[in-house]
Formats: sequence, structure tokens, C-alpha cells
Amino acid sequence: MQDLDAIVSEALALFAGIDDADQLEQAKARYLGKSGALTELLKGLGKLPSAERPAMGSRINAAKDKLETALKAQREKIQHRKLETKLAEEALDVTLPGRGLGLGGLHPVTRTMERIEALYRSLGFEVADGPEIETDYYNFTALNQPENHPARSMHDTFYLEDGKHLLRTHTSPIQIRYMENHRPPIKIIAPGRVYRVDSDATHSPMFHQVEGLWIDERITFADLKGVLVDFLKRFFERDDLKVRFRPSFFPFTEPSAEIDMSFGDGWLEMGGAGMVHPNVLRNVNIDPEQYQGFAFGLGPDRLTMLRYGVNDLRLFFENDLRFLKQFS
Ligand code: 2NL
Repeated sequence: MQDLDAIVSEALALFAGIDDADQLEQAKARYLGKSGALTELLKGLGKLPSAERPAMGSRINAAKDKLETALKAQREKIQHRKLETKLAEEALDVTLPGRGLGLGGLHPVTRTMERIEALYRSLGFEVADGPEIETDYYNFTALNQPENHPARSMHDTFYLEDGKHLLRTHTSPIQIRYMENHRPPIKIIAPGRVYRVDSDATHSPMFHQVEGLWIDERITFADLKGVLVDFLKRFFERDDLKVRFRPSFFPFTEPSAEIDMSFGDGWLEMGGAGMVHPNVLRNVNIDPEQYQGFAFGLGPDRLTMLRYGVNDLRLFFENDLRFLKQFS
């Protein structure tokens, strides 16, 4: 039958040209669906003379099989092409070099702290530590700082809401605690963060301090001078550095001095120092008749600014990577 062969070849050509799964199923319906071309032929079988029916029936069924086989092949072809496209789109070049990890570096103030610790360790000092939240006793009272001293004002010190605690304003409490637990000879430095109500180009509410303490039977002001001059010369790697002691006052030392360092044509204040006040020693049960010693305080932020030529203290605490990257 001419009609059947024409239908089959038309269908095969149509299927072969389709690359979309839904369109293919719609095309299938045109031939094999409820009122598809082949289905209509089958329905017409009954009108044929009975002698012709079996032969025609099997031809139509063979045509149906042919179309089903072509459909199956075309479905697989579409599926395969879809996968190929997806793989091509998601392709990774595993041979590309990696991006690598950004290397961090130490904060300039941390570098200064480590440098200070190394220099004092080389002079036989141990490094001590302690809490940043302190009691009034360890921050002030034990240090011979009277009740009405201006440093105890709400304007100068951060107090916790419990009314009992404050943020330490210096690292001296570390040294008081150390002296409570050790007997002389005592030879320590106490580095760490400290807090004061103060904020401008040269003051930050959080800053750093390193205090030092050396107590033994015959420690004198000459030892203080030797230790500090040696430290400053080695810290700045300048043998011609000049150091000046200017008379001053601290409640916890007597006598007391400000320490200045030569800088260009003038002097720069680097810290304070003095012989530990007998009252401070008595507060930690050290007999001031038998033992004496010196204490000093230095500002590592200031030391860092000078060493690296930084003119604004706030740069250290803003943590702008453009600034910090210059130190690693
Ligand atoms: C400064 C002044 C100083 C001390 C800190 C101290 C600690 C104890 C006993 C006695 Cl436990 N004194 N510390 C003494 C004199 C000065 O710091 O201008 N610091 C930046």
C-alpha cells in the first residue's frame, strides 16, 4: 500500500530532524496517537475485504514497530546531546594553577612587643601576664594610689557596671600579682593591653604598655639606668642614642623619673621609671629594709611609631589592610 510507505518515510524524516524531547513526543502523537495516521489506518482495517486484512494488519504493525524503534533511537540521541552540552558548559580546567593562600603577617605593634620581650629576656627578665579586667585594689590601692587620685576619676578609667571591676589602666597589676606569689629576686616584664578614657591622634582608649620590675637586695637606680639605656639603644639599633632622666612623680615609685631619648635636635619622652615605693613592697609582704628595686613603664605603640615612622596612632587600630600590608 503506497499510503503506508509514504506515512512511514515522512514520519522517519520528521523524527530525525527533531532535537527537543517534547517536540518529539508531539510528533509521535501525529502517527501513533489516538487519531494518529497509523491508528486511523488500523481503524479502517474492518472495511477491507477479509482476505486482505491479515496482510494489511501485519504491515501496519511492522510500520508501527519501525516508528517506535526510530523514536527510541531519536530520544536517546536527544538525551545524549543534552548531556554533552551540559558537560561542555560545566567543564573545569583542572590544569589551571591554584589561586594560592594570602600570607598574613604580624601587626606592627605585635612585632614591637615580641622584640621588646626578646631584648628583656636576653637581660634575664621573665615575661609575666595577667587579667585585663581588674579590681580597684590591684589597679590603684596596692600601687600606693590614694582614693582621691585624679587617675581614679570616672573620666579617666573604664568601670564595669558591677561597680567592682575596671579595665586596667596600666600593667602594674600583673606585677603586684606576681609579687604576691613570688619572693625576690624578682625580675620580670609585664606587657599587655591597657585602657584609658582618651582618644585623639596620639591617644587611643586601648593601647599597649610594657612595665618592668627588678627587685633584689642591692638593686639601685644605676641598674635602672643601665637596663633602660641598653634596651633603648638595642631597640632602635643606635649606639649613639642619648637617654635623659628627668625628675618626676609617680605614686608607686620614689624617686621617680621620666625617660627621654635623643631624637634629631631634641628629646622625646619614652616612658617613666623609679625605685619601687616602700609602701608598694609592704603591700605584697616584701620587707623594704631588706629588698629594693626599680620599676619602669614604656609605651610600645609609641616605640612602634618611632621605629617605623608612623605619625598617627589610630592607624594601628583601624586595621586598614593597605596600612598593615606594609609591615609584612
Ligand atoms: C609611664 C610610667 C611607670 C611604673 C610605671 C611600677 C609598677 C610597680 C611598682 C612601681 Cl608594680 N612602679 N610601674 C613605675 C614608674 C613609671 O610608668 O609613663 N609609662 C608609660
